[in-house]
Amino acid sequence: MPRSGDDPGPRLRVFREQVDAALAGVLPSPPACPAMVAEAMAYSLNAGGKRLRPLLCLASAGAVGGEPAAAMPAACAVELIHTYSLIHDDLPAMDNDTLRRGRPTLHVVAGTGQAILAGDGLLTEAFSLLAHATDNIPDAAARTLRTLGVIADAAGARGMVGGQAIDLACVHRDPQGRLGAPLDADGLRDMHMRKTGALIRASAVAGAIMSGGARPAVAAVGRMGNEFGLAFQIVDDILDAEGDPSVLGKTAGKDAAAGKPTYPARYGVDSSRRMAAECLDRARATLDEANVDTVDLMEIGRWIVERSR
Ligand code: GRG
Repeated sequence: MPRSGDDPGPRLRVFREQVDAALAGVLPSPPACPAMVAEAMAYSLNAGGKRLRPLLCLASAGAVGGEPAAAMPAACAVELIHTYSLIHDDLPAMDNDTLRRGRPTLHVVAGTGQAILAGDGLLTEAFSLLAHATDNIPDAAARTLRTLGVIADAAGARGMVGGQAIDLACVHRDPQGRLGAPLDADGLRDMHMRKTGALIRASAVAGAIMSGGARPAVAAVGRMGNEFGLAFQIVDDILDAEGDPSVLGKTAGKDAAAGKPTYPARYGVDSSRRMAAECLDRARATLDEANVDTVDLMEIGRWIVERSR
């Protein structure tokens, strides 16, 4: 029977179970932290996300010949950062959304202040988790430090924060109600690569570094991560334009309503789908060239473009 677009396949489902088990143990709880922030962080982290970034991290670790388990701290860290970004993105001051992962958004249930703090807590916890991953494993220190740098660059102003800033600027209206200058094609790609692509790329690179991948293999995984990141956001744009909110677990049609620049708006849905598929072709070529195992990674690529949520 053909596999559904939302099924990452049996090998990756095993990784997902391992990630969920690891994530269940990473957040602080009372008395280490107040119950309200612990509950708020757990509410969003355990809301049924796809775990795409941690799976990519573990699969990349295996694909470069390393041990996926060595990458588990990084896999958890990227999911904490991703969850923080969704909480903050949904805030009234940003995308102002009330539905995420099929549930009311955190600021709706806990208030805006607690939601900001839960996001801050998740972001900080990600780096704490990585820093402590070297405890008692002296050999892991250099790899972990390199990984910390890769993830920090992707999450911060060079990456996701910068992309979100561009995204907000695109829909900001001046006091006369006028939008700023529209993005050109390069500007649109740049926003997508930063906002979504950077953390996806970093997830893959982090896995390859943590498991001891050789530099050429790590570089190839980084190039693949760029392609996967762009493909992911192109498909996200298409799902926002065409997706079913009851399947997506979030509001659809918001991009067009806000006048956001997107791939379907610029190129149309069919061309956008073709461009996402071309990203996968380039990703496979770069992995093949570097002799990186493509089985799990290209399964993730397929999932990225065929998903319905
Ligand atoms: C607030 C600094 C800051 C950044 C926010 C990632 C982001 C930047 C905003 C999220 C808005 C959004 C819907 C972007 C599209 C791509 C994206 C990250 C979708 C959600 O990721 P999935 O589909 O979510 O992997 P799940 O819930 O499955 O983990």
